[in-house]
Amino acid sequence: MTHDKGIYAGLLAAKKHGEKKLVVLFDPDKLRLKKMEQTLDLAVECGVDYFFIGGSLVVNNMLDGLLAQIRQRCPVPLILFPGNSFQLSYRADGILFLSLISGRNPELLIGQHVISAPFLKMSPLEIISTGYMLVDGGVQTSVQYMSNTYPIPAHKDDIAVCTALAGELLGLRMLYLDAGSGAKTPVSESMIEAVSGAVSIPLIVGGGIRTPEKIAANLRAGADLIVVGNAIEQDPVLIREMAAAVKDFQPVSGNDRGTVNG
Ligand code: 1GP
Repeated sequence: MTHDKGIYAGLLAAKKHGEKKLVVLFDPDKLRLKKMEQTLDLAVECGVDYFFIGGSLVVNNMLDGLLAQIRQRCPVPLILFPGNSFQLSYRADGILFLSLISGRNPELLIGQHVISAPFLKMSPLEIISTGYMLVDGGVQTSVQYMSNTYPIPAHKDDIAVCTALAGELLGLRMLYLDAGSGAKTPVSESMIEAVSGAVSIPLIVGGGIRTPEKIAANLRAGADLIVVGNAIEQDPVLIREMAAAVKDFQPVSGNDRGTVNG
């Protein structure tokens, strides 16, 4: 049985051609129906590439219902971004099988994976193993508290690089540099540049990203996928300028890196 299907193949091809992706994160605990419908419609209109679904808690037992609701209204691929092994559902298209490699909590490095492996092995989900790296975002985030781990200090690019290299050498297929939802300070361009220069697998960056300018700067630094949650949840119309910032980042022919036009 193989889980190597369309999503990851698409991400590898995009990386090869210097194409960047915009991801909108839905936290099932925070959704208000009216804003969600507006967000879904705008996401389709603006060409958002993926939805990540998940959160540190997910207290409302609405995961299946939420996935069905989104699926009914729009065709954007749904990727689970689970905070724990309870946040699983066959209704998504794929799952980030996250190992929290910035931390030293064995439960989040391997323990939860052992619990969820039989379910995932039988599931139709595309499983994408991902090294999750929590970076200090200037405020204690839910993920930091819930995971009981220390984040990588914001200015320790060298630690981030060594962690990313270890993740790639262990065979993880993507890396996620995350300052945590609602971070005061997003991951720095310097850390993104250092990590993206050291590894060849796709690099996801998120946490505290609120402006198209920061998106453009992260893409220039080498991020492949940008994740935005809070900012869009508060003002869904932001999707327009954020998607435009990603679209403006065109690949330069013959070069894997893109550039911001205009
Ligand atoms: C959190 O990277 C995501 O895991 C998104 O963060 O909600 O701050 O955009 P925000």
